[in-house]
Amino acid sequence: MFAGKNNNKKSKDAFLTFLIVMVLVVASANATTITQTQIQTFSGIPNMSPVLTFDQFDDTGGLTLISIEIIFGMDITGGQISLDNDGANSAAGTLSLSATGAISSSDVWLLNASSLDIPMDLSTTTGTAFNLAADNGDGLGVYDFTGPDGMIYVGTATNDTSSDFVGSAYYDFAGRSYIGTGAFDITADIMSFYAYGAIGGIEVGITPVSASGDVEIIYTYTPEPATLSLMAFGSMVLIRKRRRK
Ligand SMILES: [Ca+2]
Ligand SMILES: [Ca+2]
Repeated sequence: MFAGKNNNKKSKDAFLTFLIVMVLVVASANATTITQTQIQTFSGIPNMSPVLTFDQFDDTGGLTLISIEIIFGMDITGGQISLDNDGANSAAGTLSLSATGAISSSDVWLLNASSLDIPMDLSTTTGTAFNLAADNGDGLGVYDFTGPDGMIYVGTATNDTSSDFVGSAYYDFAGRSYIGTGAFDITADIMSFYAYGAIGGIEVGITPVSASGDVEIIYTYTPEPATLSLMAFGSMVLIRKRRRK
């Protein structure tokens, strides 16, 4: 173990004293954590792409960021699909009103610890089955949504939400950072869709859904530096005594 080992066969008497003094000073991390929540909301008629602005986490004073949670939620309400079968045969199928939501950013990384996109895309759908009689005489060009060859469906409220945590490797990475005294943008892309099956001879009236929702950013941090200092002092005294004959 010691490089200074004496290989001189005439020096048989070696006295080694090995002394290590180690002083450990460990200040345990403060168990208290603080959360800072920002919520930015949006509402409107899709398709739309609201840009939501958030403050970066200001770590001035040595605050230690523990986690960044992102919560994305969306509600859709209203919307209407009106059908009028003008075909000679009855028509059955399923209609739906739906919306999807996704978020993106060129300012920060929306990636979790597994480097997967966060949050997962949102999707909400409302709808019903329908069975319309053959045209009762209004014919093409006349929108008669009364039965038995027509119907009006009003969408019901639905919602979807998703959340995840940003991977710590992405807090401040490759020129994008959650940390600082500035701001960053997240864009929510909200799209709406409708469907009533691939049935010919049906006249359709559409009122799009309304969408509202929010993106929430939650920083969790320790209020003071989590101090973990390790001081080690080692002292080694090697005394080698050589006796010559
Ligand atoms: Ca009709
Ligand atoms: Ca018609």
